[in-house]
Amino acid sequence: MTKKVQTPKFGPLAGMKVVFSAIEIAGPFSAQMFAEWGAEVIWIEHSAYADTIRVQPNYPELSRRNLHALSLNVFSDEGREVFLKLIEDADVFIEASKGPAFAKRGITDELLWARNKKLVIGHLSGFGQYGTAEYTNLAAYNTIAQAFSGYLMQNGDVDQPMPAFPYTADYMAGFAVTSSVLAAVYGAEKTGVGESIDVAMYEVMLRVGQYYMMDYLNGGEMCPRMTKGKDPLYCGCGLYKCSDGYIVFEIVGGSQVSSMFEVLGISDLLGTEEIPEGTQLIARSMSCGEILEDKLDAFFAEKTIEESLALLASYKVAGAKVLDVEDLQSNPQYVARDSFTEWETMSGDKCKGPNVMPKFKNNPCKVWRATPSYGMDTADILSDLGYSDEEISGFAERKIVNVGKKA
Ligand code: CCQ
Repeated sequence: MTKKVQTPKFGPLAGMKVVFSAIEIAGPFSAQMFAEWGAEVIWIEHSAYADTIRVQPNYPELSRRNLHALSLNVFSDEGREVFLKLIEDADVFIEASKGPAFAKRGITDELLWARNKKLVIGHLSGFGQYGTAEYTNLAAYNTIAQAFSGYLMQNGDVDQPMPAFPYTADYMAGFAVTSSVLAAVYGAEKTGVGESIDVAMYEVMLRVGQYYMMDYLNGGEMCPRMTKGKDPLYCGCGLYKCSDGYIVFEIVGGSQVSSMFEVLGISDLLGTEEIPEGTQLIARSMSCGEILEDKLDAFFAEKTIEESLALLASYKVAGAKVLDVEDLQSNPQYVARDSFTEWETMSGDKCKGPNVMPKFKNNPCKVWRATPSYGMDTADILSDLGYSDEEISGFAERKIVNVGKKA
């Protein structure tokens, strides 16, 4: 019998089935990558209330495209059986909750593997599936993961720590789930045995904030936060003000350092014992650090962005204008690569947002479906699992599922 839930065949993950239960940004961002790379992805929302993302404007149209929407009470007796049937032929199940929420309610990894030995399970939580009672079951959002990981304390300006926005920890956690799940799928394909992955958001952010803490952990000092957008460790790296706006650049590499010293008229500072010819990075602690920074500030303050970028490019110094969103849309690189795209929402409106990323040459990806409305695919998904119309209506009456309207 033809399945009612149809996903077109495209992308590197064509034929893969992913089921996920998660709200907001982090878990769904991971699941959406699978959907944009061609997997069939089923998004489970609670049957009593929708994902909190749905009350937010615009973003849901981007973040839930290519998905199929099922609304199901997973933890009811009947709902659990529906859920277990759903994962029987799935490759991946991803869930994001306050610690081991599924296991606490009896949906253990072992129960899932009893139904599907090869299943790869991705658990995402703020603090992990195990640890101390004090932390493991706590709720977590972006800022909590940034604060608990030491990442937040390192960000912001020298005078005040600040979380990195918008919602950086959520996206980093999503990437960690996707990459670790795909690693486990590779293993499961080879061995026939699934995997359970414990992604704690704070541990993801611990790795994202790892650079400076290595000095502290290994007998050095903790690096201070930035001053005015400049790298706290290295000169000539960070934000600089031109006569008509901001640019960034990074003077890294022997030829780049010597060229820029020449341009600034301070070549005599090179070739010393402290800063020999061929020095690749100028640390702030070097004696020439302050002179270099003052020279750079003064030099670029008198140049336009265009002049500055042309000069930097001529010396192979990496640099860029600090673009605003209006700039992005008309930027020729964005246009040439279709970095933005448009699609039609379920209500027939046009929506614009970032395109699928990255670009797969042999298996191109696409946006093939708008964000489904709440419970929109419930009836089709249950029908494909073998439930009759009467059974589905019964589930709906008992509030095990919510059967949304088709667009
Ligand atoms: O941080 C993020 C976005 C933010 C942006 N913004 C500022 C705009 C909000 O930056 S995204 C990252 C979110 N965090 C995580 O993914 C980490 C792991 N998850 C959590 O810590 C919690 O899930 C979270 C996100 C804090 C939400 O907690 P919540 O408000 O308690 O909602 P819930 O997890 O969806 O679940 C509510 C209850 C749970 O039962 P319990 O309260 O008894 O523990 C849950 O188990 C249950 O409902 N439940 C279901 C169900 N889905 C959830 C289902 N389908 N069927 C039956 N029960």
